[in-house]
Amino acid sequence: LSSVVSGSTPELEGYDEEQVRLMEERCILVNEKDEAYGEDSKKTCHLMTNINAGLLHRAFSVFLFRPSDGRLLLQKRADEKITFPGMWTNTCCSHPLSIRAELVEEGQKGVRAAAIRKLPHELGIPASQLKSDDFTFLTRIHYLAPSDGLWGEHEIDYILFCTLDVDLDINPNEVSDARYVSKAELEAMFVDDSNSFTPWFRLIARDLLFPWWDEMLAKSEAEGKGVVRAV
Ligand code: DMA
Ligand code: MN
Repeated sequence: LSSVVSGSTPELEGYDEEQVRLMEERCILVNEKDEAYGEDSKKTCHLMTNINAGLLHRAFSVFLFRPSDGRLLLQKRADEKITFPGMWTNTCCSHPLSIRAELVEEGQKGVRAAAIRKLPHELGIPASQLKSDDFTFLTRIHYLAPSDGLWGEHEIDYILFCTLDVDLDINPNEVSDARYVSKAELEAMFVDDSNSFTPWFRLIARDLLFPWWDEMLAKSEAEGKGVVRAV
């Protein structure tokens, strides 16, 4: 990785000041086996030149479901975001940082702590409504996706699901819209060309979310709850 580009470069000119500041966050560098070996800035980790040279970092994706009707909370990324602006995606995504609490791998404690830091930041969910054990860890996925040529993603992404009632107060610098959707409503959004979606959300929806959703609805029906029947 000797060709990794960092330091003072003009790539961040013209972007939102707060989003530029967040590019200084320290992400956790990992190999393809998710073994952490160092840290570098969020900016360095998301430049396609570095991604094409093999740079990979750790991330998480939260899928939050409403207990009363099983609907999933989606967010639309703010136009201020440097990567994948204006796209619909799952409840919350970000990176565990290279700090002691978020580096802990046992029981996925580090990514859980990062989720409890970012759900309040992006969606205004009070941290008091979130507990580490509320999140079910499904799996990790390795993926690479260019955003606009200059920027992109290359991550080992921890998938966390949770079913929880929360209060929302969205941060407009991060999120421009948020809505709870049923499986059928999401399927309708996917085929409507006026919506754009992040590549990781499309992938996870196909491979993990839709099968999991079917199972959850069937189980809830079998238990005779009857309420988790959103269509
Ligand atoms: C990065 O999300 C993480 C994944 C799984 C794509 P992001 O671009 O929303 O990160 P942040 O909210 O920290 O900008
Ligand atoms: Mn990333």
